[in-house]
Amino acid sequence: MAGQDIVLVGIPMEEGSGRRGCCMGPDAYRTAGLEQELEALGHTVRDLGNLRKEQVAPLSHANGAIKSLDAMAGWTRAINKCAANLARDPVFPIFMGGDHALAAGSVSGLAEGAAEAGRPLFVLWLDAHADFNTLASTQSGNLHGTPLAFLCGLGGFETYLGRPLRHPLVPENVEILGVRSIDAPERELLLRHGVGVSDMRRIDEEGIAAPLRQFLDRVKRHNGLLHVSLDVDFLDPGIAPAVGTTVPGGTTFREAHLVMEMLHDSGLVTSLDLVELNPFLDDRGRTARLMVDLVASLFGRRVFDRPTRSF
Ligand code: 6HN
Ligand code: MN
Ligand code: MN
Ligand code: MN
Repeated sequence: MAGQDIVLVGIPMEEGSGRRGCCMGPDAYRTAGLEQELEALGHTVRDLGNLRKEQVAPLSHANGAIKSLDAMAGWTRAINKCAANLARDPVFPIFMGGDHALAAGSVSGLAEGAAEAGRPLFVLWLDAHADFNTLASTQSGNLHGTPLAFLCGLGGFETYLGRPLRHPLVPENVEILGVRSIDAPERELLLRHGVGVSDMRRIDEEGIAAPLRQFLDRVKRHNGLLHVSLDVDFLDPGIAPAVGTTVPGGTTFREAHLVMEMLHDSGLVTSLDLVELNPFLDDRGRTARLMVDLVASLFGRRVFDRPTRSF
C-alpha cells in the first residue's frame, strides 16, 4: 500500500442519524489533519471538498416512523455517482461522513466499478450495529440503520436510487465486526441472508484477529476488492464519545489499531468510509483525532519498523 493516490470526499450528510451534528464530520477530519497525516506516510492526497445532495421530489412510505426519506434519496443518488466515477480511477477513495446512511451511496457506486472490473466486492462493516433494517422493519425511522440491508439487495428500497440496485453485495462477502446491538427484525434478516457477523462475544473469546484473519483470507482467495466502513461506535464510548449511538462494550484502542494494522498488512483494502463522527458531541477533538490515527494505521503507520534481515 505504499504511495497510494488517495482522494478525500466530504459528505456532510446527517439526515440518516435523526440528530444534528454529523454534517461537521468532514471538517473535523480536515481540522484533525487527516490529509497531512496521510501525506507524511508517503501518500498523495487530493481533497475534493464536500458533496451536495441531489434535489428529489417529496417521497413517502407506509412506515410512518421513517425520517428524511427525500434527503436519503438525494444523498444516495449523488454519492452513488461520485463513488462509481472514483471506482473507475486508480485511486483510493475515503468518504468522510456524515452519518452511516452515506454507505448506501458509496458502496453501491463502488460495486458498479467492481463489477466493471470483474472482481467481487467484499465489505468489512466495523460497527456496534448491523445497520440491517429495511424500510418496513425500522422502528426508529433513522435511515442510518438501513444501508447494509439495501446494499445486500433486500427489497423495498427502490426510492433510494430511484432505480433498482444494479450490483447487490453477496451477503457472505460482508463481515460485520464488533457488533453488540442488533434489533429483533435485523437478527432474523441477517440469519436468513447469511451475512457474516462477528459480535463482541466472539471477539472477547477469540480475540479480534481471528475473525478478521478468516475474512481477509476469503477476500484474498477470491481476488476481491475490499471496502471498509468504519462507524465511530465500533469503538468503545470511553475512547470515542463523539457519536450519537454509543453502545457500551466496544473495541479498545489497541483492538481497533490492530484491525487497521492487519488491514494495512493485507494490502487488500481499496476504499474506506469514515462515518457517524458527531463533532458536536466530541471532547476537545479526541474522537476525530483517534479516527485520524486509525486511518494512519490503515495506511502504514506502525510502532516499530524492524528492518528485514536474515540471520
Ligand atoms: N448506525 N438499529 C438501530 C436503528 O435505529 O435502526 C440503530 C442504528 C444505528 C445506525 O449506528 O450507523
Ligand atoms: Mn496536500
Ligand atoms: Mn453504522
Ligand atoms: Mn453504529
